[in-house]
Amino acid sequence: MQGPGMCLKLFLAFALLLLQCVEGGEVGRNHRDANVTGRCIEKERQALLAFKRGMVDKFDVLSSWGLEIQKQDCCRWIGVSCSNQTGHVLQLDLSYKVMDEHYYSLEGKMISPKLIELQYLHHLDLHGINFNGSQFPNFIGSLSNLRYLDLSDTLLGGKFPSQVGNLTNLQHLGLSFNDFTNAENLDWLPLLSSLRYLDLSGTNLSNVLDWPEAINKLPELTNLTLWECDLPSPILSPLSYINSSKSLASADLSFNHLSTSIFLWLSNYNTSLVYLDLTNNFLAGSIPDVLGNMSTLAHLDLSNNQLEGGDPHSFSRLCSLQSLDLATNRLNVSGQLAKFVQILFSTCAQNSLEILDLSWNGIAGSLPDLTKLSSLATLLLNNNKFSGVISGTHFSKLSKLQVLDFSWNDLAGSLPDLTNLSSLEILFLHNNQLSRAIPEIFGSVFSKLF
Ligand SMILES: *[C@@H]1O[C@H](CO)[C@@H](O)[C@H](O)[C@H]1NC(C)=O
Ligand SMILES: *[C@@H]1O[C@H](CO)[C@@H](O)[C@H](O)[C@H]1NC(C)=O
Ligand SMILES: *[C@@H]1O[C@H](CO)[C@@H](O)[C@H](O)[C@H]1NC(C)=O
Ligand SMILES: *[C@@H]1O[C@H](CO)[C@@H](O)[C@H](O)[C@H]1NC(C)=O
Ligand SMILES: *[C@@H]1O[C@H](CO)[C@@H](O)[C@H](O)[C@H]1NC(C)=O
Ligand SMILES: *[C@@H]1O[C@H](CO)[C@@H](O)[C@H](O)[C@H]1NC(C)=O
Ligand SMILES: *[C@@H]1O[C@H](CO)[C@@H](O)[C@H](O)[C@H]1NC(C)=O
Ligand SMILES: *[C@@H]1O[C@H](CO)[C@@H](O)[C@H](O)[C@H]1NC(C)=O
Ligand SMILES: *[C@@H]1O[C@H](CO)[C@@H](O)[C@H](O)[C@H]1NC(C)=O
Ligand SMILES: *[C@@H]1O[C@H](CO)[C@@H](O)[C@H](O)[C@H]1NC(C)=O
Ligand SMILES: CC(=O)N[C@H]1CO[C@H](CO)[C@@H](O)[C@@H]1O
Repeated sequence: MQGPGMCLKLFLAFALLLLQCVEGGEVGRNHRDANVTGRCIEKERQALLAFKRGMVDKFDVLSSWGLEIQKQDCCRWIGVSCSNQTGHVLQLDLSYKVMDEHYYSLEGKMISPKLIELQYLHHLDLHGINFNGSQFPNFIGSLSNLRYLDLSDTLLGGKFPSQVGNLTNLQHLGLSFNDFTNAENLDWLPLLSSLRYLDLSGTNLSNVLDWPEAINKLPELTNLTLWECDLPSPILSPLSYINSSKSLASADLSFNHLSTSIFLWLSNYNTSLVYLDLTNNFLAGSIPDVLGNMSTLAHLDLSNNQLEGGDPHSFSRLCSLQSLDLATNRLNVSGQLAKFVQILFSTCAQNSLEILDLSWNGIAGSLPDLTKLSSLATLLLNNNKFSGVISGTHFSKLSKLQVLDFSWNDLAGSLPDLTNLSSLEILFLHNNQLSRAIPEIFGSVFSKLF
């Protein structure tokens, strides 16, 4: 019968074709495999050379990048890494991290649009190269394989590049300190659902009232840096946070316009937050209770605000706290410092706290009892109004204390026996009313001073 015979023939022909294709592919790949270590892909080499032409390389940092026959393999050029399997350029890293040892001094006129040829690129780091106001290159939104993009401190200009929202594989995005115009919104941000690291410092976000919601929608985000962004304080609506992410470990929101409502937003992260920097904001009044539930917090910087203390219980559950900076606030106002310190130091933080800074607060009264802070290494109480004598009981057991600053207070009397402070390296006592010079008997300790 003709029908089935024809079918069989067709089938055989097709099978043969398939086989050839497979073999062909196989051979081709083997062939290329053997040679990719020796030579990069020509089209990508040309793209890199075009990129180099957009740079100002006064000190010949990119000397390994060239047309010469011995420089043919662009995979060996400084800052370039290729796939061992395919030879495609995967990584271009000209940040100071890589270039430092090569006398970093690269500048740029423009980021060449030819870079679009590097379609397999997943890591692009030009951190710190001065592009002197050159426009952010739009094509970067089309490098869809990018997982890591760092264009921080590049002085790129133009409109804020919201087209990075098209780079849906991004895990790391650094765009801090450029010359972009204000970001109008962060509507593009939730598209980056794999993002773990975000740094937009120095970008004016004063008009982006819903920035907290945009951040909440990033399920994998662990590191957030938004300092000097003119950030407005969150407007709290309980609904906004219902589906919030829970992953944030590190938040630097310093130098903004935040009020204490920020703490309520941050309580979304009360099981993940390890590092929190809110220095130089508009935090005023009491430290809210919610802070006390951030039991994973290890580093807390609230300096340069107008905080007046708070319910001492605010700190009662901070069992991992290692450093607490409350410098330059108004802890003198409420007059409950003694109670505050007492509670802080009678809770679990007493065993973990290594750095305590209460300087520049105008705090009056006698020195608090610090004996329980067994891990304390740095204690800064300078520029307050502490009065009375320094008693040995204030710190007789602080064997790990290395830095102690009591300067600019109203302390009187003589210095107690400090021989038990066996780790002490730096001691500031000046500008007090202390009656005697430092006794010689403590020579063993003071030989280490200054
Ligand atoms: C590629 O090969 C080099 C040298 O053999 C090796 O050091 C490097 O780790 C490999 N890279 C990848 C991504 O496998
Ligand atoms: C930066 O650009 C300005 C013009 O926008 C120009 O006058 C200046 O010379 C440039 N600086 C450098 C270092 O190229
Ligand atoms: C993504 O790219 C498309 C076309 O390339 C563009 O129209 C769109 O505006 C981009 N999206 C964002 C968020 O920039
Ligand atoms: C940020 O933008 C707002 C609104 O456009 C403006 O009032 C403010 O001065 C800007 N901040 C800085 C630091 O330029
Ligand atoms: C929270 O997420 C669920 C499931 O994705 C969705 O149905 C719900 O509408 C979301 N709620 C809010 C307030 O966004
Ligand atoms: C992210 O934050 C954590 C916790 O503070 C820190 O240990 C880590 O180094 C940060 N990662 C990056 C890439 O900055
Ligand atoms: C702190 O945590 C406790 C127990 O998990 C909870 O009952 C309390 O409501 C929390 N307080 C705040 C202010 O979130
Ligand atoms: C974390 O904060 C939420 C409110 O945002 C609260 O309901 C919860 O009890 C807190 N969890 C802990 C462990 O404190
Ligand atoms: C708190 O300290 C500030 C600055 O040292 C001072 O101006 C203020 O009068 C003090 N207030 C009280 C109540 O002691
Ligand atoms: C130093 O420590 C020892 C042992 O803990 C203690 O007996 C002694 O009183 C302490 N000396 C001073 C001056 O605090
Ligand atoms: C296996 C293979 O094709 N090797 C080739 C790699 O490239 C060199 C020239 O650069 C050829 O000589 C090899 O034959």
